[in-house]
Amino acid sequence: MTSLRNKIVLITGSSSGIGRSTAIRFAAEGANILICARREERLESLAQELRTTHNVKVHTFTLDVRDRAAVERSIGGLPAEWKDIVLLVNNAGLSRGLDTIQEGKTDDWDEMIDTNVKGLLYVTRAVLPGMIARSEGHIVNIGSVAGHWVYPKGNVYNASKFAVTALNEGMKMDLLGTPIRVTSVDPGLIETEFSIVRFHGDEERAKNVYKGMTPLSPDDIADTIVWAATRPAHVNISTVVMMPTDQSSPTLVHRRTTP
Ligand code: NDP
Ligand code: 8X3
Repeated sequence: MTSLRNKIVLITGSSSGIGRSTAIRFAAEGANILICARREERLESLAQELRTTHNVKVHTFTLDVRDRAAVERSIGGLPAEWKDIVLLVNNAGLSRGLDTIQEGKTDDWDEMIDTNVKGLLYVTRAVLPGMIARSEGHIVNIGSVAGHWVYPKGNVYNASKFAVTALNEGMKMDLLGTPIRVTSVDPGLIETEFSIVRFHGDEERAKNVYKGMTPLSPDDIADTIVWAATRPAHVNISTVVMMPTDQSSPTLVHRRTTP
């Protein structure tokens, strides 16, 4: 088993949902946690919770992963005791809108591609050389079932998550011959703030996404990430596709009530 005790774990998008749960789970494993996102207050309150509950070190910094210069500055400028990142969870991401291509909002497209694809690349580029130099590291990319199956009106979000699937595979190839591991965790429906963000704050519409079915929880995903990260060093979990029992593809969901 690989132990993360006293190791440094960086989780992007840790102010909510999967990222927040993952920070809590790794703190419970005794890891020291680097958390970042755009909402500073949330990071500070999570940091406090991790320190008091798990007695680990936590360092927070605000970061918009779309801002390449800020990514380089923040990660390059980490205090010396926080530089040796052993596990990077590329989690920051979002969907905006559910529209046909012909009606799609180009600002939504930019935001998804800039965050889910370019942001993931910028952070990876800033962290990976250090892992290679130290011969120790693991990158976990949060993809989606949307990166395996296209669904109607998913278009650009699907494309961004298909890109994550491709990048995950490409990273593993490029890192062959190094001890660095690469994993993608690709879930279906999870109840987080994801749908509220997708529908630009329409909470009623967001609630309907999970109506009459039992979605995954962010803790389910965090458990899987911890499991992948704690396999023995010679084991690389490539891809985990996981869905609620009530879901068998992005478009096939069993509901006990009609939404
Ligand atoms: P949440 O909306 O709950 O969390 C998203 C996180 O990403 C927040 O912490 C947010 O922080 C952060 N984030 C968004 N944009 C940026 C940015 N530009 N820079 C830095 N951080 C950013 O959703 P989830 O936890 O569900 O989403 C996490 C990941 O899981 C995403 O990649 C998503 O695509 C993926 N996913 C989600 C599924 C679901 O059904 N929920 C299913 C499959 C995959 P802040 O706003 O403070 O910056
Ligand atoms: C989120 C899951 O099905 O809404 O990636 O695309 S889905």
